[in-house]
Amino acid sequence: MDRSLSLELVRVTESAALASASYMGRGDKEGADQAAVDGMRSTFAGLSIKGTVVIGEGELDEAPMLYIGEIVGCGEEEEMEVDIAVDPLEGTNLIAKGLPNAIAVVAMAPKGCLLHAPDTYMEKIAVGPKAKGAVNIKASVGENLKAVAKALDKNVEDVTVMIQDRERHEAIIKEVREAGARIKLFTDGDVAAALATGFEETGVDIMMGIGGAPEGVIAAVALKCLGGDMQGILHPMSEEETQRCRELGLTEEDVKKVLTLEDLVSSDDCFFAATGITQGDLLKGVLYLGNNRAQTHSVVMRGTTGTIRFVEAIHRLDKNDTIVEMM
Ligand code: VTB
Ligand code: MG
Ligand code: MG
Repeated sequence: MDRSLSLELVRVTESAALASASYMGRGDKEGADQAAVDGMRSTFAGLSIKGTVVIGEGELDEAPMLYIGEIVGCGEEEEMEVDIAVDPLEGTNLIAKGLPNAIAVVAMAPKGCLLHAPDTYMEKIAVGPKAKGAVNIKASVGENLKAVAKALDKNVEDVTVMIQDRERHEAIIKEVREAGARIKLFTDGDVAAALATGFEETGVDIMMGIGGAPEGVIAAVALKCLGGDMQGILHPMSEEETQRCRELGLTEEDVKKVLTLEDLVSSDDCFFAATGITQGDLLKGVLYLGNNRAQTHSVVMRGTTGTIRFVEAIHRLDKNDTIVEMM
């Protein structure tokens, strides 16, 4: 894939972030989500790709835009075919309440290289580059913490784990506490949590727990680009969800097995972009500077070269066609 696409992709997440940021704290997660979807989709239209949404807002009958199977971009040639995974507003509750770590996110890979994850749960464990190869989702929490501490040359007491604050995580929270490691509980947004493990300055070393499977694939692309590591196990919650896995081409074995980073994203030639909406561990949120200007903070990465770029942009809200239309 053309390397200049990475800068194109940032525009896509910037648009989604700018469109939804004004909803902060309004308690309207549907409105914020719709704005993010509209913003993202309108910018996709100008991209020179022929993208198929494989992870999106839902099935066609439940999501009119950025649904699974939708073709995005203005590319028409076969060489431009790529698979796209999106979450225009990852953390709708976060924006509704003005809590940290709401992001707009996009991942891209060559056709057929992203796991077609259904809308179900996935158990996940994610770490940054230094701890690559040190985690095993089947091992105990204590064993993983020890191995990660060793890889990072830290004491277990100095390891920080991000875990989503849910009842289903009671047992792992207990085990992390017994092992003596530190915990940052978060209410929503495990893509941002997984992303944070890739950057030492966030102070986050591991993300573990059960969250959305689509979010798992998106996070995996980030970790692939970063040189980090991730494993997942799908957790369909009903016969219907298991059936959906089958329809997406997953075998019984795929549903049970440990999905490695390679299983989640099978090519190095992938791209990841995220823009902060509310201020977060890695990314600042959208800042309104006054005088019709807004500032965004994004990260964009490319797997082939492993280049990581932080893009800080100042947008003239009165001059930008896409944004003006959205307002
Ligand atoms: C998960 C997580 C997401 O929503 O999908 C979560 O991966 C839903 O979990 O990051 P619950 O069913 O327990 O609410 C997010 O937190 C936000 O989309
Ligand atoms: Mg979403
Ligand atoms: Mg989400």
